[in-house]
Amino acid sequence: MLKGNHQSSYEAKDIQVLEGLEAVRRRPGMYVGGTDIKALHHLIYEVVDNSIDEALAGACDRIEVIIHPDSSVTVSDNGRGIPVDLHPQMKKPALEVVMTTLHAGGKFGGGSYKVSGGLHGVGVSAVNALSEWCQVEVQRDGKVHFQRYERGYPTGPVEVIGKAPANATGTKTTFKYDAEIFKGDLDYRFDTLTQRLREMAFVTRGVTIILKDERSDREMAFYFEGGITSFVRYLNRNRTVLHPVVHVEKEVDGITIDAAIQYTDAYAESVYAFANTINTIDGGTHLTGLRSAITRTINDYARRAGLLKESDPNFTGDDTREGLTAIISVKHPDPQFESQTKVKLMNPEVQTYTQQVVGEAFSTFLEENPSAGKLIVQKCLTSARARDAARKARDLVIRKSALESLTLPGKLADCSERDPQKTELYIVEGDSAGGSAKQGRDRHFQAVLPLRGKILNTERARLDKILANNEVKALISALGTGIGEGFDLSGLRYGRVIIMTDADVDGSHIRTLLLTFFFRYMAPLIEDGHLYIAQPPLYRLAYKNQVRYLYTESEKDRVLQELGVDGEKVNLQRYKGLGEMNPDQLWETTMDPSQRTLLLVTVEDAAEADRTFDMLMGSEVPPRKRFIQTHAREVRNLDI
Ligand code: 0RA
Repeated sequence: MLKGNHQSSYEAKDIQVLEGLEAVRRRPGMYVGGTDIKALHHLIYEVVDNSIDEALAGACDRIEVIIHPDSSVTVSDNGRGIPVDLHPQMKKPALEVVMTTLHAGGKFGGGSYKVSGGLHGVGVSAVNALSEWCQVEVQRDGKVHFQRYERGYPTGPVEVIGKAPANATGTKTTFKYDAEIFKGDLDYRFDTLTQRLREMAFVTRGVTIILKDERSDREMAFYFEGGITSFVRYLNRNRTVLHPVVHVEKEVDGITIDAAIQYTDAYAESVYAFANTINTIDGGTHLTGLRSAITRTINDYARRAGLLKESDPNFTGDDTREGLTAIISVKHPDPQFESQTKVKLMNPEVQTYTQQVVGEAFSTFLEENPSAGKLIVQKCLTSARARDAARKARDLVIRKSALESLTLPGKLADCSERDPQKTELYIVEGDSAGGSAKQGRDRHFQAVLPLRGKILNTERARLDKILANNEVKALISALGTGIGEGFDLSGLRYGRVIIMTDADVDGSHIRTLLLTFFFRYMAPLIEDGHLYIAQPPLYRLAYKNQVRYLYTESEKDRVLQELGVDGEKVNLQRYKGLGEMNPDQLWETTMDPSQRTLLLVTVEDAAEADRTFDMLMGSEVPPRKRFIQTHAREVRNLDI
């Protein structure tokens, strides 16, 4: 009787365990986030997380991941090994409990097992349940212990299968994902794993993580002496940095705060936040703490150092984020995440601690390195100015309303057609050329906006200043799309936007400026194929009673040769500017759709102009050049 009772309670626990594993198989989404390729990779991360926990406890410094040709995966570490002694309540070896009970992984072992990553907190048992088969080998107490499972169920007891080498301890898990669960043509991606394991190595200083892919014979090893300082150096490897990496690592109330900061001359922000080695892509309290510490510290410093005047407003968060590369990595014994997927850290105390620790370290750095401090503040000033100018330009963008025509710029000679599919806007340099274009155009579908050539000369400094220019404001209102983040192609009032400038140096400067402007503030206009450059002729050739227009030097040379030139008989006129053409000539040569040539501007053209613009303006080119080249190649090349 007694024995029977005993047995039934044992069985009840047993049933509980098995029901747990069945639940995982029935609803994998709840435990590993689905059954797609992402979830498949999560299986590996879940197992690796357990080894990372050993490393965080200081008990392991080597983790190896092997993808076998049959897509089974081995994860091994040189940690203490999962305990194999009898679990007092479950009356089974601890190893079996860990492998078959949900949530048993990290909680097991008590105080020494401080920080638990665990992607979904379900531990390796969920991976076991979702595996066609799984085998664990534990080296501990001089022995090698072994157990095998199929779809989560042990196929036999924990057995000793050999002797471990002297002092060797560790855990080796091999699993083959269950194709009944993960359906379709799925397989592990080396590059995806590389990325995640590299991150894990960065935020777990001192650990070596090795990835071997036996399917392709590729192998990678990650070890970063400098921890997240190395991470920041890695992220900035192709950028121009403004100062050495600022690093701080401190434990407050059992929570480790590890942060590294470095500014570059780039525009983008590269900030990554980790909680217990998990990349929290939605951020959370650690990220908020880091950001507010940085903004506050820079404002305080800039005021103290007299770099912000009393009348200047404080830098906003956005102002202090351009060019910022930073890592914040916290290790928390009891992390609270927003959801199962663990992409946002919620613990409120983490924000306070992070802000304190980072603020103190960054402030000390700025005080001790005034030249770095000055560069950083200057970078923020530039961002603030650009943001201000962009906002002003956005503010003057008209909405599509009954007032539309009233708010159009006075200089615009609009067309009568309202269907943007059919309309064209000529942006013309100079008032005199503007006059010819206005008279020569077909006013039914062609609008003309003259721009004065002074823009470039008077505002030689920065594009954000150029945005404040009245001519450019007129252009923005005429187009009706808004600019920058607020750009909306559906507001475009003209299907073709045509830049028409003189074929001289000033003309080419204006063209460069306009292309740069469109590239930076209205890129979709270019990408969608709305921006063109007009091709006015260079020469007018009158011969007997014929007139020909010649568009290039080589065309001129060829034609003169063909005619067997005799200076007496031909009248060759070189156009120095559009203003020299009368309205009829301008129509015939440059504006008449049946005769003209238009160059469609590609993103590459505009990017080239952007580079030229920076050269003209004398600011640094190389960093953006890289950006543009990368992006330009993604876009189709559509020269007409
Ligand atoms: C519980 C307690 C101890 C270690 C582990 C679990 C452990 C789990 C995994 C999972 C993969 N590798 C692992 N290594 C260790 C501590 C046992 C002790 O104090 O010796």
